[in-house]
Amino acid sequence: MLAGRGTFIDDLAPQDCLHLVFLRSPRARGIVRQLDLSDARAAPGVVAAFSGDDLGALGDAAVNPLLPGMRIPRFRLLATDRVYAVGQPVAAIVATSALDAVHAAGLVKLSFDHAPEEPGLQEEAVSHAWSTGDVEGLFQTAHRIVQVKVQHARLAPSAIEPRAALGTWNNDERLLTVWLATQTPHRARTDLAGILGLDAEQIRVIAPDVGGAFGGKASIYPEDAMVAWAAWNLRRPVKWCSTRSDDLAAATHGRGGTTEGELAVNSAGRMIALRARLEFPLGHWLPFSAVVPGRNAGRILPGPYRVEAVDVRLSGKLTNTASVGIYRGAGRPEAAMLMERLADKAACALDLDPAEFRRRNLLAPEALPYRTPTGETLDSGDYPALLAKACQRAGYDTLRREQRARRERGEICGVGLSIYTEPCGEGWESATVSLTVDGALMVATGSSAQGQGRETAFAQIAADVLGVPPDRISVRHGDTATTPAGIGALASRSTAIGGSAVLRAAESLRHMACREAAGILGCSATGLATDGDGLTSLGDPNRMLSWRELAAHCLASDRQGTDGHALSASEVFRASGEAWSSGCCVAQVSVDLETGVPRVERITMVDDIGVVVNPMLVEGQLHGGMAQGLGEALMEKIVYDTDGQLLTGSLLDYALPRAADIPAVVSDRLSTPSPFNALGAKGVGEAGCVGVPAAIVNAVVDALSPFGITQIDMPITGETIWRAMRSGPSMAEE
Ligand code: SMO
Repeated sequence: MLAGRGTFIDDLAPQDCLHLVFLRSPRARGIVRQLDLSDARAAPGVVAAFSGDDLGALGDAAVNPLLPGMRIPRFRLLATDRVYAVGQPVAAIVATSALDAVHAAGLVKLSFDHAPEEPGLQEEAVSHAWSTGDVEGLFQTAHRIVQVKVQHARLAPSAIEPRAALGTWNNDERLLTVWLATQTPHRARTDLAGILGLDAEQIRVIAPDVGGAFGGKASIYPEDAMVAWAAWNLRRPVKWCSTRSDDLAAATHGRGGTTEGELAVNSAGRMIALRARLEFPLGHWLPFSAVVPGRNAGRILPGPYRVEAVDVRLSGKLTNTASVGIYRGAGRPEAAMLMERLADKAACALDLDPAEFRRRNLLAPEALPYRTPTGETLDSGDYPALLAKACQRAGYDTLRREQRARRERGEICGVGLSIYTEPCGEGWESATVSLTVDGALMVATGSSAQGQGRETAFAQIAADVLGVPPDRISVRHGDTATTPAGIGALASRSTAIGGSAVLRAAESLRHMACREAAGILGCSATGLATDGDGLTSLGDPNRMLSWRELAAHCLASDRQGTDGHALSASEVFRASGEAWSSGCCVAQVSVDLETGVPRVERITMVDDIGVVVNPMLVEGQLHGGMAQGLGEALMEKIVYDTDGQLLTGSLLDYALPRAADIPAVVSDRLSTPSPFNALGAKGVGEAGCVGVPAAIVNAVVDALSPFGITQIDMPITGETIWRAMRSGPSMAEE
């Protein structure tokens, strides 16, 4: 329900708050000849204007060193002598109103050297290889070899709320408070401390209501740090709210990779070896999870299939563009796309139905836990059952029969399958569950929330343990001063890992509460039941203590827990391995013969996300992910021209799916609990967008197969299809 009662950063208005606006680079590369801020500084309302040279020496933000040998460029709040991308912040103007700051930014004199063409960034910053088995030898003996090349469009994460930050410096407390639209408040605090040269204790980061993120708010940005620096240096509140256009230019993008794969199959229709080349653009600076998309794409291969020999190579190069980071799926859709396109091509080469070819090659459930040829461990799953259930729910055999009949009537229609595996939920997360002094129950999580309904799910988990109704439990998150240190919300980890921490902390609190109550009531701790009213002796229902009485007792006996609560239990949960979600998706599409416009008639998704905590939230996540997967397949593309100018600078040029674009959806579950976390949960936040693009692309290629078309790049617009239908058989053939 849209009630207008949220508090986002733009809703915060501290007294005498200043507004910061960035002047951004109009060029993708160049040497700065002149940057003159004097007119801007003299403009009405302007309090200060900063260039990169005004900031002095600053530290770097952390980049997750997930792969060896990464080369990490400096983290610059503002450009200094060179610019590296359109949209890069060059100057920061601080004024008493945002409008004055915008006006003053227009008075900055910025010019560039007419130097001989700058070569631009092209350095390889990331490279890695995963290699197992005699790939070359197996390719020599192959019955058939198929290949595909997929160009993934760059995508903009496009949360409803653009990025925003507000900094305030409290001189008495020597405390810098930064409100930040972020997925990772604790990491933001560490990063800000490192960049500004402050102690972490001097910084408090608060993520108030955050209007979506999708990976785009997982890392600290130069703009965030600039706002914090300005508030700290000016000793005044400073706020910055990005615009949609600024975010399209300078927030992190997702996808954008080029993947090439070759699959060798034997005469029994079994996959025997895989080669893959993955090239991922990185942009001009590296956010914390810069290598995650490429690394995920590589390590996930060969997905749910048994392929014993693989040779996968990843290369990530710096580019004169916005930085590329994680975006819902983060390498998982790319891995699924490569395998599922290869599977369809192989099925075609063998003259097998795509479902039958997959059936022959999926890992059997008895094989799990399974050590993959890229060194990962698949925890649990039943891929053949997923395929069977999705085919049954979609009426796959009927669809194939109907397709033949429709084709005879002159219709262009296709059916596409995809099966995905998705790593999600590893590492640690924290939670504290407390009985407050007035008898209320509270969860504080190191994870965070951006509109997923996390408060509801976490309250449910604690409520289940404590035997109380979920609405009796309040959930705190997103404030480094009032929550235990944690990682945050990303990589579909929050319920599996953060929820497991809540579960364990709630169990500890229940244990503590029972022990205290047992002493008071004179019974054994194990002989107590807990519910919304309090704790009751199982043997004698008259022996009863309300939560409030227990809290009062703890306070009186001076036994209170941390943070001034009556009782508190804190837990850090560490997963013993990674959870792997999986799923199967069937897409039905038709194409208008005259215009080429594709229509997704129906999507059937069966997902294995382990143990489900809240079915309604799960359904919402899957539908939202599906919509973004559909946007990826059919509509979305960030476009730079050959000079690095951004051609998709607003939502007039960058197409997002709207309600009318969303097809009928059949969504079902098949659960195999993860053995690696306390809940048995797996990730669902990204699941919806991992398998959907591949199923849609496979369905479109299937629809267009009578035209000899065997490959089509995303986004598959009406124009793409219209041109493909008219140019005939695909050029790139095996
Ligand atoms: S793309 Mo997610 O926030 O790991």
